[in-house]
Amino acid sequence: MSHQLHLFDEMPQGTTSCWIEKIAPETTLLHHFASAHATQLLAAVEPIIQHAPFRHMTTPGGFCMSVAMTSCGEVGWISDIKGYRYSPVDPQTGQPWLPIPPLLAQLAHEAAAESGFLNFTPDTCLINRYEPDNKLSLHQDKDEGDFDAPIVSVSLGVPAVFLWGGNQRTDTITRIPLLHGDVIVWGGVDRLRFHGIMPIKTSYHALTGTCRINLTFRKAF
Ligand code: MD3
Ligand code: FE
Repeated sequence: MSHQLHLFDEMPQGTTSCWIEKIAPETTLLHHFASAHATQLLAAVEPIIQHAPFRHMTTPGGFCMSVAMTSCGEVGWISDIKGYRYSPVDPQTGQPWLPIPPLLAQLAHEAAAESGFLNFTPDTCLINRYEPDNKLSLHQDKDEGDFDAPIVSVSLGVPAVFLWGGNQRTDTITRIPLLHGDVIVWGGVDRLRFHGIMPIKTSYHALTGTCRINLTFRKAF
């Protein structure tokens, strides 16, 4: 990577170097961008899930999501029978979410900058936990107040196949593998593309066991 970033410049033995793949005008896949820091990132997530445990939310249609979720930041994404929204408190406890750990905010900021989005300061991070067979159906991310800001996604643990569509539900869908340490940044004209995750195949990763953890950094306001 041309502009090597000071917090992310170590290359532990056995780490593959990051390479950049532009997959659409304003969508960038930063292969392995987070790999070297995966252990620290997962350690930083630990207190967040202690404070606000993973839970299966109910969709407005009354379905229980297979993916378990929690959040950190000024607000957290929630879903129940009343709809999707951001909430300053965890409805399970009435407590505020923990702040975004500085290491996570810095990773998101640096990934966004590497993809051409300067000054990205997320105010929320949604943490998704996939177990074998869990999936995320095709959807758009449109609960945020600021569609000018990008979203940064960090994949950790077992691989997934990402479903990547267009701005209409019926547009052609591309399947893109997302591996441990991969980071995707999308914004601008690609911000409202339909997307989802195929059912996760059973496999094992040394850092997460049979799970996949996805962090999505967003600007909710
Ligand atoms: C959207 N999460 O939490 S992020 C979600 O891997 C969500 O857990 C998925 O969708 C996950 O709302 C996918 C990855 C992603 C990557 C590129 C995109 C979503 C995208 C490009 C355009 C639109
Ligand atoms: Fe999404």
